[in-house]
Amino acid sequence: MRLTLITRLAIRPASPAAPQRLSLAALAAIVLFGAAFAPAQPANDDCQDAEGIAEFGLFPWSNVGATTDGVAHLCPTISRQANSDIWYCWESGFDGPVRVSTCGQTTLDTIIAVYDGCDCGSPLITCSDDACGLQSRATFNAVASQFYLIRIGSFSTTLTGSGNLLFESGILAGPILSPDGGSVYYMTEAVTWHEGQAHAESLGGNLVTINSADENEFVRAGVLRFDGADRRGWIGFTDQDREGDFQWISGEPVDYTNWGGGEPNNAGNNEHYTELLGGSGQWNDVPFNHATTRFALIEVLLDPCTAPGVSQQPAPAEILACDGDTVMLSAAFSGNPAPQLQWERAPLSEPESFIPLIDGVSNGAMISGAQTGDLTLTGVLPADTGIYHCLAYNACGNVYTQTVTLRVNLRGDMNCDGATNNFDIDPFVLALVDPVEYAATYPGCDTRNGDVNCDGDFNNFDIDPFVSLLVGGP
Ligand code: MAN
Ligand code: CA
Repeated sequence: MRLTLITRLAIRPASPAAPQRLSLAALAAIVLFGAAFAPAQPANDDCQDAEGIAEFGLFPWSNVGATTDGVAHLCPTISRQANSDIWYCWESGFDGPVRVSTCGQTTLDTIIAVYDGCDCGSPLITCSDDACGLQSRATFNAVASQFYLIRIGSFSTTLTGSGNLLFESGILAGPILSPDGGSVYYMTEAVTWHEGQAHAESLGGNLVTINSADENEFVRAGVLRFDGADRRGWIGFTDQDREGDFQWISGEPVDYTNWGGGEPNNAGNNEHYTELLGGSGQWNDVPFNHATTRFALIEVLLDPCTAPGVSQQPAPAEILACDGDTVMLSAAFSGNPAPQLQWERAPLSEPESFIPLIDGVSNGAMISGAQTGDLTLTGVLPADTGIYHCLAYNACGNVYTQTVTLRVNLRGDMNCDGATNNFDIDPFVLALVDPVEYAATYPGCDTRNGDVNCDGDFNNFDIDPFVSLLVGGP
C-alpha cells in the first residue's frame, strides 16, 4: 500500500505555477510523512511472497496494512472476498486430516482458504468463514512433505488485525484399538459425510462399519463420546447408490443394523447417509451436509497377523558338490508381518542338532545370506556336508522349510583320510579297475571322491586331473 502511494505521488505532475525547487521539497515531505504514518505492509502480503512455515503449531500473523491480491470469488460456499489477505506456504509433516484455524486466536472476523500447492493459482482445497464465532477453521487432508498455500483475510473490507494461526491434527480422538484388536477407530471433527469419508481414506480406512451390538456400543461410548460429550457421528452406511438399499462404504456385508424407530424414513427424499446418536446409539438417515454437527467416525482395519508359510522350498533335497563349488539354497515365505529368517545346519550324524548359520566363514565355506531367503555357500569343503533348512518366524508363529542334504566330496581323497596325497594313488587305481575290491578295502569310502573333474562320474577322464591335483598342476 505504501509503495503504491509513493509511486502515485512521485508521478503526479507538479503544479505549473509552483517553482520546481519547492515542489520537490513538498514531495519529499509528503513521502517522509507517509513513510512514518502509513501502516507497515506485511512481508507476506502478496501470494508470491508467501511465508514458509511447517508442521503443527501456532504462527503469529497480522494483516494490518495488507492489500488484497487473491481471487475475488474465494469459495463457492462463501460469497465474501478475503480482504487484506496475507499468505503462508505450509509444509505438512503429517498424513491425514489437518485443521488450520484462527479460532480463539484473534478477535478479527477472518476468512481462511487452503490451496493444493504453493504456486499462486494452485487449486483451492477448502475455505472457511465462520466456524467458531466469527473466526475460521478449515480442515483438509494433508500429505506429509507436501506444501499448501494458506490465505488469511478479513471478512470486512476495512478492518484488519492480528492473531495466531493454529495448525493441528484434525483427529479429535484416536487411534483407539477395538476390543478384538482387529481395527482402530478415530473421530475427526464435524464435517459432511463425504468429507468424513475423505478423512477416513487419508487415514487408510473408511467411515465405520458396525457389525454387532457390541461394536455399536463401543463406538458410541468409547469413540463418539470418548470425552463424555454428547455428539452425533457419521457411520459408513449409505443408500446413495440405490434408494432404500443401505450398504457399508467399506464393502463389508450388512449383518447388523440399529435403526431408531421409524428409520430410515428418507425424510424430504434426500436422506442417504447415516448418523449414530450419542445418546441412544441408534441410527438415523439424514442428508449428507449436516457438516457442523456430525463428527466423522472412522475405522481403519489392522492387517491380521498370520503365521509364516513356505511359498518356495529349497531344492533339490539332495545336493552333491565338489570341494570349491558354490552352493545356493533359496526359500521364500508368506506371513504378516514379513517373517524373519534363519538358515540352520545339522551334521549328517546328528540330524536333529541344527545350529543357526551366520554370515562369514564356517567349516570352510564363505556363507552369506544366512538370514535371508537366499543362502550362498562359496567354496564349500567336505566339512560343509550336512542337513540344511531355513526357519521363518514372526509374532504369530514359525515354520521350517524341507531339509536339503548337502554332501561335499574331497576330490582325490580315495582312502578317505581327509587329505589328498600320494597315499591316494593306489586306492584311486583300485577304484577304477575293481570297484568291488575298493569298496571292501575302504569301507564307507565313496568312489565319488574320484570324480576329480567334477563331471558327475568317476571314470578314466578323472586320471589326468587326479595327477594334476597331486603334482599341484592346473
Ligand atoms: C428429523 C430428521 C430425520 C428424522 C426425523 C425423525 O426430521 O432428523 O432424519 O427421521 O427427524 O423424527
Ligand atoms: Ca431419517
